[in-house]
Amino acid sequence: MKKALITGITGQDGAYLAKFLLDKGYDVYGTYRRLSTPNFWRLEYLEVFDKVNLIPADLSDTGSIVEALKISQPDEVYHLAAQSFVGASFETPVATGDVTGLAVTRILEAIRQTCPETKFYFAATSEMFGKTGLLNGGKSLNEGDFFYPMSPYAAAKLYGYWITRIYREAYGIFAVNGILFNHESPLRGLEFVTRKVANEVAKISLGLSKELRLGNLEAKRDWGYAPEYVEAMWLMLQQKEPDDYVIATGEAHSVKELVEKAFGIVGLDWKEYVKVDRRFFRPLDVPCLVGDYSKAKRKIGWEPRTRFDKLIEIMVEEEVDRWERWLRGERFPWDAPNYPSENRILTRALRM
Ligand code: NAP
Ligand code: G4F
Repeated sequence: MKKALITGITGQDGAYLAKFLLDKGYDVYGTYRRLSTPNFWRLEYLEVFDKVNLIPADLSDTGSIVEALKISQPDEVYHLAAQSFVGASFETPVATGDVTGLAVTRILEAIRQTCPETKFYFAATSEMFGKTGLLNGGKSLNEGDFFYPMSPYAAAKLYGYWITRIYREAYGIFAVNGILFNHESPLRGLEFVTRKVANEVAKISLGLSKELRLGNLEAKRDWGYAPEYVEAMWLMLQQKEPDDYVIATGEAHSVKELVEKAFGIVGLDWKEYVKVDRRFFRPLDVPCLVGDYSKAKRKIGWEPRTRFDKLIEIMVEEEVDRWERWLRGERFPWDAPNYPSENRILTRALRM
């Protein structure tokens, strides 16, 4: 049985990837960090919490990363953990540089020293292209395009991208960069714009909220469906040679189109509810990102199936369903966070 270690298993992609790999027959390990409130709701939501092995680790703590590798002895490492919110990276640029950037070297160095045969996936991002998406006139971006990061987050990811290539070329580690464009789902964090919009639209439609406050409505993104993107991560590690791939839908839509579509699903006019609020603007914002996934299609046989309209429908309908259940007295897993009694947390004490 193959073994995989996922850093950031409690996040959107980590949870979907855990489910995907379990369905493929993998023994799945994941790192999580201690928070004041437990955060396993996505794993519970996908009904995989009691099927994965959880190892306490923090990206700023090299020893905990080494321990996670020793406990899991993985064939494949999927490094997804990061401070992943672009807006927050302007508030905490140094911490983001450490956790999102430098920590990639901590993991690669631990792999080099303890298990150099392990394959490594790095969650790189379309944000690394940044201003290039504007300078090239909005054309779709591929693996050969110029990187021009526009946030501390993007700069940290660009460091991670290059260190991944350096460990591949210097030490022969099977290390790949997945350059993923935005991918969304009902498991997205609430602060990201698609989930924020879907959640507020659902609440407004049920009389639970009155307005939706947003920042830059003109920004354009290439939004895909997260469960399809985790399959691409796995495919990249099944190839003969390590390489880097863009994963995207090839379509860009503005935040304005997103709100128009989302309010339309519940039969409302967005102009009556959306307020532009300076708080949600960033000191710099990437104006437009659209990806060219033709290399991934040609080489690893991946292509997107869920397009923008369907994605927004999935997200809004799921939020309406959640809030209707909430009104009937049901509670979501994240309303009652807990360490479920039957769990599979592997601490050092078990190895002593
Ligand atoms: P996410 O939902 O924000 O998940 C991030 C994960 O990282 C969470 O499990 C989080 O743990 C963990 N984490 C954060 N700081 C940590 C630390 N100091 N030590 C250990 N773990 C830490 O992000 P996502 O959307 O799943 O994205 C997965 C990865 O892909 C990220 O690296 C992101 O930057 C990258 N990416 C995402 C997209 C996208 O559109 N989703 C596109 C391109 C690249 P907690 O649950 O404890 O906070
Ligand atoms: O949903 P967002 O916060 O995602 P962003 O910044 O594109 O980053 C996401 O995708 C990246 C891949 O390209 C990942 F690497 C990254 O980890 C993350 O998953 O914002 C999308 C756009 C931005 O232009 C933002 O300025 O929406 C604009 N926006 C307008 N109003 C807003 C809001 N974004 C948020 N989060 N909240 C608003 O109120």
